[in-house]
Amino acid sequence: MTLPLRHSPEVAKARAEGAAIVALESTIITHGMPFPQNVATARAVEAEVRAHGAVPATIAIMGGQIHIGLTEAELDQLGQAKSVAKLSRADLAACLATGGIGATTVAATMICAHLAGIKVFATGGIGGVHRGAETSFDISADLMELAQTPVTVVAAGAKAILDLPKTLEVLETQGVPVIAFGQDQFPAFWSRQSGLKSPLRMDRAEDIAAAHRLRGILGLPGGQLVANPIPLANEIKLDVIGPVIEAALAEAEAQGIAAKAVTPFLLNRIFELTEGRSLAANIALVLNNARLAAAIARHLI
Ligand code: PSU
Ligand code: MN
Repeated sequence: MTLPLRHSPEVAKARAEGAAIVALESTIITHGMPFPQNVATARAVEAEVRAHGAVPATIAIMGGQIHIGLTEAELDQLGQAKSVAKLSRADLAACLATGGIGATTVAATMICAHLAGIKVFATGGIGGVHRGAETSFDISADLMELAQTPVTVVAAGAKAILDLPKTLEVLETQGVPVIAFGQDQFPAFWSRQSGLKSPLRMDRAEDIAAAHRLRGILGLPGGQLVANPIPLANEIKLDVIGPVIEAALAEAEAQGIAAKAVTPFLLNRIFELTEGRSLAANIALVLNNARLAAAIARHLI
């Protein structure tokens, strides 16, 4: 058996030319946003990566292959498909074995990006330690992946649907560098401030690239989390989004939502409760992350 890796024509060309490549995840498309905004956003993020001197590689599992880069038709298919599996480290191989269609989370996208030799990955938010984890044990596999797979992940921090202090504690325990970009605080996705100081701060893409390289030279496994605050113009402050999050969390608990279903349920309810404002912010921050990831990738060629 060989590695079931398939590059899109655009990514194959970029590899041949030694161009900068930025990986993009697909769970944000299938489980993070409603259709048709999901497909439109995925295309806009790809265009933003190109406009900033890198080539986008959206990653998904289709037909028993890891697709590194999707064609227009494949992206459409994924964005509209019903019952796409949400794949993390645990279920990636099973999906490939059975020929199913699967979207990759941050953890699975890191694994696939690394297999394809891609060092930088842009997304919206990472998974983390859920509130109530002391009883539910719900801690995203994204955190442990950051500890073992050498990919730099650019996200807008983590959503306040999570327990952010515990998320930072687990990242510290796992030896994951958490780098806020251009500010001291760890950003909270829709909000620039979380009230929590980021363990590290960097202000230049080249420094983030140099730190990525040095981890490799030092023989340290794992990647880096770059926490890039949402642009000021698109921010929803914590005092506005906070009560909405509380309402969504209460509904999830009342309905007994558990395991993999928790994050998609909360994202969808927050979208509905903010009448789409959360989605507009989400799109803006992903574009912002695509720009920074492209700049880091250009320094890592
Ligand atoms: N957080 C977001 N948006 C997302 C996700 C997380 O703000 O779309 C997705 C990502 O794909 C992430 C996954 O890797 O959810 C985490 O899911 P879980 O909490 O089940 O590990
Ligand atoms: Mn979980």
